[in-house]
Amino acid sequence: LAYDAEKSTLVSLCGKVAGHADVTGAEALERLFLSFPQTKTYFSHFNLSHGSPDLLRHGGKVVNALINAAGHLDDLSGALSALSDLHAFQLRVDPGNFRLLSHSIQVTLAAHFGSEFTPVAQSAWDKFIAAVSEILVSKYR
Ligand code: ZNH
Repeated sequence: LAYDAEKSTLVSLCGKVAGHADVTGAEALERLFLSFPQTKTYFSHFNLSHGSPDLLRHGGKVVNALINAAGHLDDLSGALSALSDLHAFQLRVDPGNFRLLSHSIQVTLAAHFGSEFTPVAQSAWDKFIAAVSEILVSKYR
């Protein structure tokens, strides 16, 4: 992230999302699956209906992983090492899908935080999730 302002807005918004990781993540996933139905293929074993326990559980995992990573901006690769192995060697998610999830997360944040999700905040999240995604796909062969 380029500016201190971006880092602080990212970390501050993470603090506000922390108590609602599951509902935030579930909404981002619901937006992902509705807008980009091809992404559902990875989750054929999930109940994808609105508010399902599967969506809440997985949404919580994804958002908490992002919050944890935001606490390790100086060592993102280290913080995401195990998750990177998982995505590269087991899940093998098409890298293009990471941008779609990033978009869905940003729309979710915009919907909930309104004017607080400023242009600087959005830019920070966009770069942050791009950096995380790059690490999660870095071990693909
Ligand atoms: Zn992923 C899983 C995160 C992207 C698909 N992931 C996962 C988990 C986490 C994550 C935390 C859990 C792990 C364990 O359990 O251990 N991801 C994440 C992040 C991101 C992602 C942070 C970005 C940023 N993924 C993604 C995408 C996709 C995916 C894009 C597609 C579309 N993942 C996935 C799957 C899984 C995961 C399929 C598994 C699920 C189950 O449970 O089965």
